[in-house]
Amino acid sequence: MTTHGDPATHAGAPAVAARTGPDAGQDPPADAAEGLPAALTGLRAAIGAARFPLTLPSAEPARRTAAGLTDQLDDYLLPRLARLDAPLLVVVGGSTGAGKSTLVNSLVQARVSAAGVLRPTTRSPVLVCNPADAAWFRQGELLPGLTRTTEPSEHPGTLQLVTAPALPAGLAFLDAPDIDSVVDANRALAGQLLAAADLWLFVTTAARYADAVPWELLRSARARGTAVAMVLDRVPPEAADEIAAHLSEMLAAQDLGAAPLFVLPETWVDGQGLLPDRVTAPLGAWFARLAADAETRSAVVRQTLDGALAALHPTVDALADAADEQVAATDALDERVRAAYRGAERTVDQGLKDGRLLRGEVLARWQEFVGTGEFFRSLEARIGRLRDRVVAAVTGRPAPAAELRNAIESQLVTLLRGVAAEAAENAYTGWKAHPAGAALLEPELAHPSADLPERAERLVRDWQRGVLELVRAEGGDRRFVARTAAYAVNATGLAVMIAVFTATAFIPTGLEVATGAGTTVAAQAVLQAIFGDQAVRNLASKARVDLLDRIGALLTEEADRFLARTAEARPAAETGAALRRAAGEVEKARHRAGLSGTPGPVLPAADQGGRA
Ligand SMILES: Nc1nc2c(ncn2[C@@H]2O[C@H](COP(=O)(O)OP(=O)(O)OP(=O)(O)O)[C@@H](O)[C@H]2O)c(=O)[nH]1
Ligand SMILES: [Mg+2]
Repeated sequence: MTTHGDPATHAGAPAVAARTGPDAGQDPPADAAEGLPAALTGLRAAIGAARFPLTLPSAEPARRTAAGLTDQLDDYLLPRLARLDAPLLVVVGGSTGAGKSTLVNSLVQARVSAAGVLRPTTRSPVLVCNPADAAWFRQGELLPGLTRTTEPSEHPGTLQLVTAPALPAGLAFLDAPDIDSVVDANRALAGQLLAAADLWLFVTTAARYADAVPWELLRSARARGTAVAMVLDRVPPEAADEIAAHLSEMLAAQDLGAAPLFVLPETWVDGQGLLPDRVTAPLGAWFARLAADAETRSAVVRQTLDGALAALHPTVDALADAADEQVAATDALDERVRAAYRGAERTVDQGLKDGRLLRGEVLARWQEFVGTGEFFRSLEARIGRLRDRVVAAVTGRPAPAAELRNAIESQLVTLLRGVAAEAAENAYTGWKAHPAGAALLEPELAHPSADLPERAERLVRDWQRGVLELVRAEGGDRRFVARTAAYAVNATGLAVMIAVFTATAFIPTGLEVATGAGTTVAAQAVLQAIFGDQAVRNLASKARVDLLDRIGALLTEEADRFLARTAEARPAAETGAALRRAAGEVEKARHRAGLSGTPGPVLPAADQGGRA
């Protein structure tokens, strides 16, 4: 086997690491890349802090992107930056059965990775390196999430390490699971491994080279400047020229024309499952030259690393957009809830203004309370006489007072239950129509809280008590209250409540007796008789504000059942900005570091019989 040259030439040579280290002539000053690890660590933290809890179309892709970026930072970017001189990692990727494992085995002249007829064969990655490089890969800086093993494993969370003296130092092969696997774990792992590659060796076959998935990956490799070499495997000799030409065209069309292409003819594997030397020789020789050329190897590492770093910015930008969308969606959902409950408050306010509460039971009880017909007939009487009559009407008649009070209470409670039910329904449908909202809903949110009736009753009773307090406080210095004592306070309070139920206009000119409006006049007249014009206005408006405040608080609690859900899900508003800032820092540090030299292909051409 002459593929890798004489191992003796490597035997005494210092590790590649030393030759491609920061001392090497073409490297930027040692401190040039200094800001990068810090910037990357900052970016990693910003990505780690980003949450995409709301069910939006962008959320799942964002979660995947965030996980992929975090993996790539940990698996590759941070360890690679810390050790620019570490061995070059060639990740061998491609469709299942393309012959990846067979190829790796053949290149290192040993059965390091099981090849087989069962698809997919390789489920956990196998890394082959020269014994001199084993320590670096074993220590687990690179791909730290994979547990190192020395035995073959079926588990995708492991990385089997194998040394092969036939493989020169400075270069390692990683045999990956298939990239378009039917096995999810394989596919995900293959993607993760490709993101940790200094060089992708794409293996495809005469039968599979036009498949979509590999081309998607190749395009993304191209987009971020990853070094790529292609192997077209198992090509029937008679069709070699035609297929190679077609693949070359496809590569050129994807702007990948510079990727070295090796065409390997279909052949028989030997008893060990290895390909004959003559088939692998051109590829082996190409890798041998790369292994021997520290400068080129370093350039490849830098190009891929710089490309991966440059690709961070747009990817993180998309992530930031998704984070902003999350915030905007929580705002939108909150607004739907607020609008529904604002509507409820408006209905209450309207109900208090338009006199619709002064109907039925309340009206009947009020009329009964003030003595119905007789009371209205006496409206023209002088204030003093009216006052006397009111006092007489209310004194010693506790039952109608209690009934009126109950009627007011149940009228208000009915109103509150109605508006709370309507608001819950509106908020519920508002969320249901939004993908993120629908995911946050629970069936009980379609209705007011179970204890709403109880709370509404308590609210009204508290308000009624508050009104009496108000009457007592406002009327405290008046002889009337002093003279007529507790019962008059009660009666006045009820009249104030009725006044709250009426329109704001105080002294209507025409007196429509025994109608709702007439009743209003009666309530106001009674109050005026007792307190005088301004005092009435003050009392009624204070009681009204108090009622609306209490109702507002109740409805806020109702709305909070929804809002608590968005509050829990809500990502920090500054997530997007923090991501953009962190990516900007990386970009600045990347420019300062000047990792990649002149743009353009850095890989040697496949000039040893590779391209057709
Ligand atoms: N005749 C012939 N058989 C080959 C060749 N290359 C690979 N094979 C056989 O094809 C089968 C699949 O090869 P593998 O090397 O396991 O393929 P793989 O790409 O690693 O497949 P996964 O691990 O499933 O992704 C094995 O039985 C190999 O022996 C070849 O060039 N000629
Ligand atoms: Mg395999």
